Amino acid sequence: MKQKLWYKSPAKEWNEALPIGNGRLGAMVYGCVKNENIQLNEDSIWYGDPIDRNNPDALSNLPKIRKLLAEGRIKEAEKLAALALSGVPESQRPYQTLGNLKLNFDIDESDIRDYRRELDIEKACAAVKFVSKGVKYTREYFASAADQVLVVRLTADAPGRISFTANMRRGRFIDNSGAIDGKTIGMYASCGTGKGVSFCSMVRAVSEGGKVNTIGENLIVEEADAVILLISAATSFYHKEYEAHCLKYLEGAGEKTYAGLTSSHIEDYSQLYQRVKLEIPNVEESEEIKRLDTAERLERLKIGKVDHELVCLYFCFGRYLLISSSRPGSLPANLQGIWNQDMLPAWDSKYTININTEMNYWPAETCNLSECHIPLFDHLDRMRAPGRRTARVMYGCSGFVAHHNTDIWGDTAPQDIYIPATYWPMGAAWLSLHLWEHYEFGRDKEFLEGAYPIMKEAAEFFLDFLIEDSKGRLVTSPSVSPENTYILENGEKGCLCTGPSMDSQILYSLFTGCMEASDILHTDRAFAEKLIKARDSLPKPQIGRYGQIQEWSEDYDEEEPGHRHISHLFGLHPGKQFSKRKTPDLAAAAGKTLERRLAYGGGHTGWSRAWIINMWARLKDGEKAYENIMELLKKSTLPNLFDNHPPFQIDGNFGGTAGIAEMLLQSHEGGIEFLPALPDNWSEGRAKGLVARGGFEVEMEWKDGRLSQAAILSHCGGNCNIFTSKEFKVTDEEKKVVETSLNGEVLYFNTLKGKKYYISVS
Ligand code: FUC
Repeated sequence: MKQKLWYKSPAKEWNEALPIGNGRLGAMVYGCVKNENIQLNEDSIWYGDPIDRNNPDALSNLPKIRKLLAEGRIKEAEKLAALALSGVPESQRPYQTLGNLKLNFDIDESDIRDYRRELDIEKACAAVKFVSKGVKYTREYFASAADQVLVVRLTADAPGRISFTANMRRGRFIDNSGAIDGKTIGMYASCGTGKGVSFCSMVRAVSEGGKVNTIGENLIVEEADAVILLISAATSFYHKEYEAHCLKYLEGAGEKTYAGLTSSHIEDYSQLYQRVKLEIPNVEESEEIKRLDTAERLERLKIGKVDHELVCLYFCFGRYLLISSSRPGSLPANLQGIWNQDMLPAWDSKYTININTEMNYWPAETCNLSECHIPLFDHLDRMRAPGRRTARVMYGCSGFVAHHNTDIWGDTAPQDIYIPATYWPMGAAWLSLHLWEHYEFGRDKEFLEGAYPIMKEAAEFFLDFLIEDSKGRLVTSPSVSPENTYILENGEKGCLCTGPSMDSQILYSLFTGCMEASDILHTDRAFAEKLIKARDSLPKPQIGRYGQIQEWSEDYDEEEPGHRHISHLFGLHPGKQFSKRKTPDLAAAAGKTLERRLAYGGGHTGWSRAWIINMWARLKDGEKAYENIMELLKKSTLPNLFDNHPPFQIDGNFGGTAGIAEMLLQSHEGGIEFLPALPDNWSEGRAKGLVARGGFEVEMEWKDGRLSQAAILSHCGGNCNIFTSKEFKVTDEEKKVVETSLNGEVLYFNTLKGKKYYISVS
C-alpha cells in the first residue's frame, strides 16, 4: 500500500482536512476547488503573558491540608486545597490559531472530474488534483523545515488558467493587515499585553506568466500559468525582530526554484522518515480495497474487516505527525500537535502532563525519531525556573515541581480548580524520566551530563516534599491518582489523598534513573545514597481485593472502575517496575487491572485506548493489544486519521504508533525481545528501523508468526542482549560467525560501534 492518505472529495470540515507541518509552522489543507481554505498555525502563538500564579497562601495551609488528610477528613482537606493551593488566577495560557489563508479561485465548479486529495507521508506533501472544463489542475502543499516556510504550488496543464484572490483571516483578533509589497500581503497580531507573543504572517505569490498585484489586504493573481505561494510567520517568542525574520524566510525561499524548495524539503524530511518501515501485508489483496479512499477503508474496518495495511499506515502517520510537529528548536507537540483552528481550544491545547504530553513522546525513541524528542527537553528546562519558584512558594521545598499542566511559558502552578486533577505534583518528575529514556536509547554521555542536573532537581523536590505516613512509608501529600475518585468504607468520596500508587511508581523510576545516571557519570554518590534510602521507603505496589494493582495506598473502590486514566499501571508502562519475567505476580495483577477497567468501559478516549495497547504489549498479549488497536481505529479515529478524544487530540495517534512498535520490539528488561506481542493474524511481516535501548537499530522479518531473520545495527557498541528460547546464529558484515554466549534465556554478544550483525534463526 502506498504511504498516502487519500480522498475523493474536499474536506467538509476541519476533521477531514490534511495536516502538514515543519515542527514550528503547520497547516490544515481542505482541498476545496473554488474557495480553498488553508488553516494556519505557528507553535508559539499563545495568548497572554507569563504570570506567577503560585498561591501565596499555599505554604501556610499545607500542614493543615496534610493533617486533615491524615485524619480522614477528606472533604475539608479538598475544600481547603481548592482555596489555598489553586493557582491565582486558576488557568495557564491557551494556544491559538494563527488564522486562515483563503484562496478564492476564478474557476467553474459545475463540471469537476477526477478529483483527488492526498497526503503523501513519504514526502510530507499534500496534493489536490482535478479536471475542470477539460483542464487538469494540480495543487501541492508542503511545510518546509529546511526553508521555514509553507509552500503551495498551483498549476494547470493549459496556460493562463490560474486566477485567484488570497487573503488572511483571524476573526477580530488582528492588529493590522495589508500589502507589504506588490506581491506580498501581511497580517499582524498581538496575543496579550506586556510580554505576550506578537507575530506576523506573510504570503507572497511568485508567478509564471500572468499578473500579480495587491488591492487592500488582498493578493491578486490573474491568468498565471503557475504560481508558488510562500507563506511565512514569525513571532516575538523566537525573535525580537520577528517582522524582519518573517520577511527573511520569504526572501530566502524566494531565491529557490520550486524544484529546489521541494528537494531540500524532501531531503530533510526523508532523513527522519525513511529510517523506519513497517509492512504487514493483507492476506487477501483485492482490487476493491484499492479503490477505497482512506475514509472508506476506515469505515470498512469499522464493520469488522481486517486491514493490516491500514494499521501500518496509521503507524507511519504517527511518525509523520511527530516529525511534523516537533523538531529541534520548535516547541514540543501540544495536545493537538500544532494543528488547532480555535482561539480557545479544548483544554487550551496546552501540555497536559499527567499523561498526554508524555504519550506524545512515546514513539520518539522506539520509532527512531530521537531528535524529535528534543523540544520536550528544552521545554522541561524552560519549566525549571518557574518550577523552582512553585516548589519554594507553595511547598517550601528545594528542587523544581510541576503539576498536571504547563504552557508555553513553562508555568508550573496548579491548573484549574478541579480536585481529581489539579493538586498532583508529579508533572516534572514524569517528564524528567524522558531524559533518562533518551539516554537509555542513545547512550550519549554528553547528553546525560546536561540532563542529569534536571533529573536531580526533580528528585530533590521530593526528598523535601515526601512525608512519613502512619505506616512509616514515605508518601506524597497532598496528591491525587489522576483523575479518579475513591470511595471510603463509609461511602464518602474523595480525590485528594496521600501516596497514590502512581506517585510512588514514578518516584521509583526517577530515583532509580538518577542513581544509575550518577553511577555512569561518576558523580554525586552522596545524593544517590539518599535516593536509595528514600526509594526503599516508598510504598510498594500492592495487590487489592479484585486481584488488581491498588490505585491508592488503601484498597479503596473506585467511583469509576472504567476510568480512562490507568495511572496505577505506570509501573507496567511506561515504567518498568512490573514485568512478567521479574514480577509475575504484579504483572498478573496488572492484567486483572486492565480487564477490570475494560469491563467497565475503559479506553473510551483515544489516548486511554492507546495506553491500553502499550500495556497489553508489555504483558506480551498480542491478541489483546490487537483488539485494542481495532477499537482505537474504530471508535477514536477521524477520517483524516487524527485521534479523536473527542475532540481531536493527538496523543492517541502517538500512543497508538508507540503501541504498535511495543508489540514488535521491546527492550526494557535489559535485553532485546523480538515480536513480544505478535497477534496471530500478523503472521507475516517486516519491520525496519525500530530502536532498542542500548542504541540498537533493528531490522526483522517474520513468517508463520515467528521471527525468520533479523539484523542489528549497533550505534554505540557494547554488549547486545537478546531474549530468546531459540538458537540464533550471529554473523558480522564480513559474514564471519560472531561468538555468542547464553545465560538462561539471554543470548549475548559483543558489538562494535557502527557495525551491523545478522541473525539467522535455526
Ligand atoms: C486529561 C484527561 C482528559 C483530557 C485532558 C486534556 O485531563 O483526563 O481526558 O485528555 O487531559
